[in-house]
Amino acid sequence: MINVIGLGYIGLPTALMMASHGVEVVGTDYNKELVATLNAGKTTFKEDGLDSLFADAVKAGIKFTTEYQVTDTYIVSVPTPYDKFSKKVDACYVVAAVKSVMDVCPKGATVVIESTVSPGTVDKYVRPEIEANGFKIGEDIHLVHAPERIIPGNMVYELLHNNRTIGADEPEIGEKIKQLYASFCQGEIIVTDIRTAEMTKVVENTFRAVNIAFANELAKICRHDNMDVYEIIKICNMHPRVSILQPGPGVGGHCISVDPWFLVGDYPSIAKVIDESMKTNDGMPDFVLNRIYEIMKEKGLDDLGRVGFYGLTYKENVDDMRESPTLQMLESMERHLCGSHVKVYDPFIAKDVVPNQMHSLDDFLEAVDLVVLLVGHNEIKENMNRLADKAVLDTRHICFLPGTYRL
Ligand code: SAJ
Repeated sequence: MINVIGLGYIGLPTALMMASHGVEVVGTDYNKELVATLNAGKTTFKEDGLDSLFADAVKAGIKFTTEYQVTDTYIVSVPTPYDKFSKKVDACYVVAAVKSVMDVCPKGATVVIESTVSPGTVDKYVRPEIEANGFKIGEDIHLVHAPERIIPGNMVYELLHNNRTIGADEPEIGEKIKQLYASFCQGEIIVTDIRTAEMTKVVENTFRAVNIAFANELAKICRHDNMDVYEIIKICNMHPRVSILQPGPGVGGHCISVDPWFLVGDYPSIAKVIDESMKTNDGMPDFVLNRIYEIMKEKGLDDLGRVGFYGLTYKENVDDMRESPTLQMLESMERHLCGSHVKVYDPFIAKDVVPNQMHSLDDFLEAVDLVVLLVGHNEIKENMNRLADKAVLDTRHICFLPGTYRL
């Protein structure tokens, strides 16, 4: 039986996927409310295909509990936040989960860490914790790092089809865990050592962060001299070896906006390109705010109460708001004492999370003159003609009405 620890954005789909492919799975989370919701037959976030995967897994006998199980294989997929000051990974949840596993596991058990960690985290924090509990690594406990790669918005498909990396101290344990993931994963599974696996995960997200920063910097250069960044990127991308990403209002989510900082935190005098890239991305919400003030001036609008932010999540068609550019903009406005009036709306966020939040597209459009498109949810793409009588600042390149303002 596999005990999956942490039933969040990664742990839950992974547990469901294994269960629906014939593996006996018990999912454990310390959040009683979350476990109660799952036991009541409901999923805890929206994701394409998750509900039917959930139904399959329940049918196959998956169990959810707050208790750690006595078994031979554990998969730890708990969050790894970063310390905003030192920029280093905060491994406290991983260490706490490993400690709880040590409290119940029999000798010979394998502990797989799925959570994203910076290179060296397993050596620095996980091994000492295991040894402090009297276990000998490689004999009493086998250690594996199997970082996830799935993208929110397409998680179920990517769980099935992405290639994966397994890092293990012992090749035969790596092979055993490879077989476990191969129960559902149709991609290639590479077995390597733990430190390499740690590094690959962080490097993958850093690659994307640096490339988004490049697109964002191009947007700023083009704004400076009134050039069309999207046309330029489109043409450049017709070159066989150029593939530029899209500029946007900033980078959110719990991965690309976080993981590259681990490298900056650990290698401050070396990771210069990464450091500058992260600062460029982090500067985008303020860049958008400046655009809003410029447009308001040009249009003769002086009431922030008639400005509407469309989208609260960190990207399109997900319900995840972590580190979202919209929240960063609202925080920045609050610091400058000018945020309390803008209207905010997101079809994926039903709960009231910010001031002046609207709960229908009709009410939102009624209340505003300038719409700032911050997230390209399908809802707004399908209703673009309803913005025809508004001023529109489109940060996502989704609106093609005449007169639309861009980054
Ligand atoms: N973004 C842009 N321009 C782009 C692409 C993205 O501004 O051209 C923004 C998005 O709007 C969003 C942020 O970047 O705010 C991140 O979104 P994303 O879709 O690029 O990535 P995530 O954070 O949802 O998922 C990433 C993925 N990593 C890579 O593609 C290398 C995913 O495969 C990882 O599993 C995930 O991080 C993770 O959990 O680490």
